[in-house]
Amino acid sequence: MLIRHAPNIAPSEITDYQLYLNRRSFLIGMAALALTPITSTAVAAPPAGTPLPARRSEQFTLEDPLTSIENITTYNNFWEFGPNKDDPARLAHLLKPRPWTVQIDGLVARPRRYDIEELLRLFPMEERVYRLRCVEGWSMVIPWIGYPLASLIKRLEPTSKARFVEFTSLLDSAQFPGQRKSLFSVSSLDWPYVEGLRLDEALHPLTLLTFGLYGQVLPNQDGAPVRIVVPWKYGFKSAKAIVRIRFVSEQLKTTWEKAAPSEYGFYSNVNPTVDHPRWSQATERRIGEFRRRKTLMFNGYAEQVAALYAGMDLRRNF
Ligand SMILES: Nc1nc2c(c(=O)[nH]1)N[C@H]1C(S)=C(S)[C@@H](COP(=O)(O)O)O[C@H]1N2
Ligand SMILES: [Mo]
Repeated sequence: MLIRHAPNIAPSEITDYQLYLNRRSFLIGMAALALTPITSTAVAAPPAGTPLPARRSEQFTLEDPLTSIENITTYNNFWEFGPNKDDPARLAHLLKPRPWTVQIDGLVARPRRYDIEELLRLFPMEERVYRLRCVEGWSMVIPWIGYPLASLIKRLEPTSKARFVEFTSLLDSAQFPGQRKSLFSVSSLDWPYVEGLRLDEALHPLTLLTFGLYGQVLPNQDGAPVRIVVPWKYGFKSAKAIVRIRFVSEQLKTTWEKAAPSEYGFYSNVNPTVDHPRWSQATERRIGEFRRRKTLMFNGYAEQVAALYAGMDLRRNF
């Protein structure tokens, strides 16, 4: 499944994909510029669409046609902006992805706060094409840009007691209207948004600390300035707009588990054989297509990740 990069482009995608390729050649020229040192006062957010140079991964790619950037940036789940698919695109301008820091703490030898500019430059950026499958039954194919979370974790040196990693998204109702308390809205989620992985999942080479997509910095609605992407799990595990990464010894309660424990478990691996209590997970609709596809075990990444769950009952550990 992860072979050469030979995208199989649907006619409807051609314009988008060609624009993207043209932009890529521009990016290569921009790579030199990106190395220009930044000054400490440079805290303005990069404008939407700012190129983010990256080397295309040969290993982590797919033959599936890419979902259009239009769909990737207008059909989103980002409950901090609101519950509807178009709320994030409509309200994304309210999020200020600079200045931004990510606090790293808990059971690590080197706890510290990283400025986003430093975090961006710690390791070389890679472009990887991954499927993202939402628990709601739709999926996309996205060329993400980032580096393995494992690279960062190894540098931080978790202690032997660290067994889980907690990700916390920004809490700020000025930037996130969905976090405002309203008499009229049923309280949506318990803020801030918290997600978690087992340490071995966080260290898996597929788990990507993500700063961009389609050759550019992350659009705000997709989780600027930094998010996680865990492609074999339902989309909600991939927390956006991360401000804290904490290493802990016990399995934590995630936002979705708190909201509906019988529907959203800690693991949330994509699994066509274990239905959501209210709907089947056997098929999915690729955004931009009409037919439904069969959902693949671990979202198509079984070869790489099944060993993480050897001996576990995935019906109980959903
Ligand atoms: N902070 C935060 N992260 C989040 C969410 C959210 O509401 N808040 N939604 C999740 C869900 S349900 C999905 S499917 C993916 C969607 O990512 P995308 O909009 O970039 O496709 O983001 C996930 N990360
Ligand atoms: Mo989702």
